[in-house]
Amino acid sequence: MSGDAERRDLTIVANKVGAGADVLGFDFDTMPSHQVGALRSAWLKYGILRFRGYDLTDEHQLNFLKREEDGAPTTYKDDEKVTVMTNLINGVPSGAGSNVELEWHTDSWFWEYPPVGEILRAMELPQTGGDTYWADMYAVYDALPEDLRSTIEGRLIQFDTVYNGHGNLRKGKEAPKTDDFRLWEHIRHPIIRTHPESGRKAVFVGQSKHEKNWIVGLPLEESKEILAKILSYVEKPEFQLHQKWQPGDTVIWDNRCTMHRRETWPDDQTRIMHRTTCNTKGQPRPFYVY
Ligand SMILES: O=C(O)CCC(=O)C(=O)O
Ligand SMILES: [Fe+2]
Repeated sequence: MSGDAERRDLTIVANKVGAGADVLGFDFDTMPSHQVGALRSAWLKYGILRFRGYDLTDEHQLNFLKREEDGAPTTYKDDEKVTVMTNLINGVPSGAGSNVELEWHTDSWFWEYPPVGEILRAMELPQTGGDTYWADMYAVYDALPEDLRSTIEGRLIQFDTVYNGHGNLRKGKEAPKTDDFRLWEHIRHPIIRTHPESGRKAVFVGQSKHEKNWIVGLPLEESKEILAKILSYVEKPEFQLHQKWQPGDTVIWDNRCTMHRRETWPDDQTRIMHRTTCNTKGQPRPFYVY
């Protein structure tokens, strides 16, 4: 670890203009229990934590996941690996990654057990673009007008599980026999979910541009209008962390109370990120408590 971070003990600095916080002085080499505990509290409070100015390795990133016994922010699965997200093909930058990530989303929203969190570390960055934005979905819930909130309170949102974000059939799925997507294979989750650890309520809408989302029981037009209105809150900068990546920056986010999206970057520039997914072991399905 470098300079300043080594001398200080753990300090959490909240983002002054929006969501999330910076973590200073976390000791990734020894990960002392008192720091891990404090970090976990900060993770639950802020949802998005950024580590800047640390010199981290893949081993640090993986060990961080392994501290389950200490109540580390995440749990660990035995086959956990660092996934390399790169746009290099045969060493040549080839396009700006997946378009799906350009939309606001909660990772794997259409799974029964969406992942608890993710860790992303910037390895190589383009000269421009490639910024990532996170939105605090607790703040969005708190900001919703009372009438809208009471319309959706206790309702389920339905996500199609047949097609992926590129419009291709997901593995093992067959093309639906009807145009009415409400009858397609789907998963339903509460549109307002109670966070299992903080007890706070967060809005859960899966993915922003997905026209196959439906607030179960509402007329389609009303459902669409409400989802668009919710998105207008997600898009407010005061609920966001705007991450202009610097090399080595590492962000860990709580996937239960946030959404995120990435910006594009020039096709011929390299962007490489190292990513680890926090397991759902022992976690309940998304639920809602009145
Ligand atoms: O590459 C990024 O900045 C974020 C991409 C993304 O959506 C993810 O890693 O889940
Ligand atoms: Fe994502």
